Amino acid sequence: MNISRREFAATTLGAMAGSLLPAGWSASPERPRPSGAQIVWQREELALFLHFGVNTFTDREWGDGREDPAVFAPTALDARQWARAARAAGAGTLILTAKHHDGFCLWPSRFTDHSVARSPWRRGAGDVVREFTDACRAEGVRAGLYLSPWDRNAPMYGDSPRYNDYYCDQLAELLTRYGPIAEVWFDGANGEGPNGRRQVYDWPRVFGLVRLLQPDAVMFSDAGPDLRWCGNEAGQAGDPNWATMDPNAVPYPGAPGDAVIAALQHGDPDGSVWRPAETDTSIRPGWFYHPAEDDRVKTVDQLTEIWFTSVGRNSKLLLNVPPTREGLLHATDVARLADFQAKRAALFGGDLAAGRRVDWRGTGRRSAVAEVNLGRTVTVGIARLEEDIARGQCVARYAVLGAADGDWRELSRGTTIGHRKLDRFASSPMQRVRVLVEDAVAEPRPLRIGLYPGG
Ligand code: FUL
Repeated sequence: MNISRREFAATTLGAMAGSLLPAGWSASPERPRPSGAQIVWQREELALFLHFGVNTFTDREWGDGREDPAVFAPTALDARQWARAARAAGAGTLILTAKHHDGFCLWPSRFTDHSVARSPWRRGAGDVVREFTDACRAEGVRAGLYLSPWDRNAPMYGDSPRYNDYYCDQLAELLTRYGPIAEVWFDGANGEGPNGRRQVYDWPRVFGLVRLLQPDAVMFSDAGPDLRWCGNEAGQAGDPNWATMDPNAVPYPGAPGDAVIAALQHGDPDGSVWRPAETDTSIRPGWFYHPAEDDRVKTVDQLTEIWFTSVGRNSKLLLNVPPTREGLLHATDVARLADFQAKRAALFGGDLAAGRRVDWRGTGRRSAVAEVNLGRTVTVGIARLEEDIARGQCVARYAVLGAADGDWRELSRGTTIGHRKLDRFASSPMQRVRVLVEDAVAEPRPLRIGLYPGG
C-alpha cells in the first residue's frame, strides 16, 4: 500500500496508531522542519548577489526597457574573478541578475532579441549566464539566478497568460541549460509594463516549474515557497525571527502592507511552513554599480554590524557586490570583502567554549538551563547560541548569565535562537556561563554554545 502521510492519518490505521502510543503520550502535531536544501542554504550563512546588466552602463537603478542592447559592453568581463572573490569572502553561493526589470537578458534567450545577442560584447556571441555558472563550478561555489518577474520591455507584459508563458519559457531556459542552480530569486517589485498594464502572475505554475526542473534548488520570494524576504533592504532581520510562518500572511510576492512586512520580519511561532528569512542588502548604496559610489562602499564595521543583525538573528546574509562596466568586481569591494572575512575570522576564530561540556537540564515542560564551565577565568564578550534546526525551531525567550566567582550576572537576553543567535555585551572575565531557556514552543532540546572575547 502506498499512501501519503495525510491519507494515512485519515485512515482507521492512522487512528489505531494514535491509540497505540504509550500512556502519557499525546499525538501532538509535528512542528515544521527544514528540507535538506533549506538546511544547506542556512548553514552557508553568506551568499553574494551580483546586480549586472544595462543599468551598469546607463548609471540607473531601474531601466525602463527601452535601452539599446548596444550599451551592454563590458570591456574585461571575468566571471572567475567574481567567483574567486566570493570564495575568498567565505560565501557559498553567488546569485546573478539574469534579467532585471528592464527585461534585458544576460543570456541569448530564444524568446526575445532584447539580450546579449544584440550587444557588441563578444560580438554578440557571449552568454554571461554561461560564463557565470562555469566560473562558479570551477571555483567550487554554487550558482543562483534572479529572473525579474517585472519586465518593462516584453510587449506581452500585462497580457497575463501570454507573459506567463514567456516568463516560464525563459525560466526553463535558465534551469535546463546551465547545470545545477542552487537558488532561484523572485523579486517582489512589480510595476506596470510598457503598455501601462499590470501583470497577474501564475505563481503556482512558476514554483512548480522550478521544482520540476531543479528539485534541489531553493526558491526565494516574499511568498516563498522555500525562503522569504526579511522585509527590508537594510540588512536587518527581525527580532524575534521565526523560521516558521503562516503562508497566508504573505499571499503572493510583492503583497503590500504593514502586516506583510511584520510577518516577513518575524515569522510566526505557530506557522505551518518552514520558510526562513533571507537578508539582502548591498555593499554600496545602490544595487547596480555607479562610479559615483566608489567611495561609499560599506566599511568593515558596518558589514560586521549587518552580520550580527542578519546571520546573528537566525537569517542568512545575501550581500550585493555589483560588477563594474569592465565586468569585474571593483578593487575596493574585493578588498572590503576580504577584510570583512578577516574580521569575522578574528571575532569567531577562537571559541572559548570549544571542547567544554554543556550541562543541560530541563526545568519544566517549556524551560531548561544549559551551563558551560570554562575551566578558567577568561574574557567573554560574545555568545553564540544555536538550536539544532534539523529538528525545528523551539526557543521563544532566554537569558545569558555569566559568573567569574560565584555571583551570576545577566549578560544578555533575547527571544528566538534558531540556527544562530549572536549576542554582544561588555567584555568581562568569566568562568561559567549559563543560558536559561525561559519559554519555548515545544520541549526545548540541548543548545550549542560558543563564547568569544569580543572587541
Ligand atoms: C528590489 C529591486 O527593485 C531592486 O532593483 C533590487 O533588485 C532588489 C534586490 O530588489 O525589489
